[in-house]
Amino acid sequence: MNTYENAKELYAGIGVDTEEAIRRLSGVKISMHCWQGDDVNGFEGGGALSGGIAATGDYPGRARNFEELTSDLDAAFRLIPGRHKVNLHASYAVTDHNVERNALTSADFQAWVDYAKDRGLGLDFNPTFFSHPMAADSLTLSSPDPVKRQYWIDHTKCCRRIAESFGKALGQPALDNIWIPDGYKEVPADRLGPRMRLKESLDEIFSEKLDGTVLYDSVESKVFGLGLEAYTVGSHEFYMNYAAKNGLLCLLDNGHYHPTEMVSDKIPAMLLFSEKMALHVTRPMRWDSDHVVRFDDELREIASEIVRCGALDRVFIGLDYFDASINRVAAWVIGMRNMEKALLAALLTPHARLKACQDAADFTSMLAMQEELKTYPFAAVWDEYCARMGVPVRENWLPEVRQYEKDVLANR
Ligand code: RNT
Ligand code: ZN
Repeated sequence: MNTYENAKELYAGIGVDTEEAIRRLSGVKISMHCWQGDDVNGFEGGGALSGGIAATGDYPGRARNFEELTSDLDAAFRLIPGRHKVNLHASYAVTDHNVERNALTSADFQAWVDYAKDRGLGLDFNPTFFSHPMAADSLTLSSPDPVKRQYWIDHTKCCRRIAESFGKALGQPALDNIWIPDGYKEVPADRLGPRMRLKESLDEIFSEKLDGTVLYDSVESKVFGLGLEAYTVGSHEFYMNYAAKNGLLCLLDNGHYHPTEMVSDKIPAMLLFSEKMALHVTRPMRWDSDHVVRFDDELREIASEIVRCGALDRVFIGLDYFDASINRVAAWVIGMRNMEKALLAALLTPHARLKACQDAADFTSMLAMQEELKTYPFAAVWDEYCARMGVPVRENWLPEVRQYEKDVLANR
């Protein structure tokens, strides 16, 4: 008997159907963030990354334009099982002239739509409120300057229309996520004012009704940013309330909370009150450092909550990290494969059984089983999944990245 058949039998013994797990996993789309490929530079040729976020490292071979970035995305997707989505930022418009961010249209992203269509990928979108002269003070939708505030309102409106056009063109919904850096380094004298202005900006933005069957809008909160340590306008409470009142999705980034606060625990609470929600899966180390996603306990817990809440079709899963210290294609592959591994592990868990232990106050069996499950032959199912999906099994993807590095990245 081969290792997969053996694993299948062992899992069947605890009421888990590995074939069903594989089938369900193959239908999950993860939004792969384009910005890992170029350290969040974008195509505008502007200055340094701003907005309180940072990519550190100077690994050679960063993508510098649409051709290079899509070539790198292709290289990564060849090694990642499944058909996914690409998550774009507005700063990745493909134009031969510099279009102001408050004047962007779907035409500026036609190249991306063609790219996605050609490969059967979906697209998600994000307005870009950083690395721009109008956001030099890290104040955008909450700016006290009416000219700047209007500029960013107009930008956000453009982006919603662009995301809607993605959804229509690709026949699958696009998520448009709003994250703004707005905040203050020093303890502010007025916490209410900026939040009032942000609320007014959002009200104006969402007064435009677009096609809710192809466009989903989310808002992403944060606790603090670099140089913005004292106060964040778009806090968790602000957006959770705003989203609930206005029928928007909350996007939870697991780097955006206090270190012992777990996004996994928030998922079921959010799902009780919203039909859909969104995630930025990342790995914060001591702060929102955006390290490459590892197959660690919290990732597994996040995946478990999505699966045991029966919410694979209610949660938009996107990755959000940017590590410039290692091969960027490998960074994508590692994070995407880990997200899928975590979902597979969750799909291979006898949740009903464990829940029954909990409800019967049999915490002994619950703990014993949870721990024994860790050494079940999960790897054999993962390998089988990769093989069936036509991507390299185990670490065999790495030589392909090395070859690509030699042939392509090294020549940049
Ligand atoms: C920043 C947010 C935001 C960005 C991307 C580039 O802390 O997480 O989502 O990382 O939009
Ligand atoms: Zn994020």
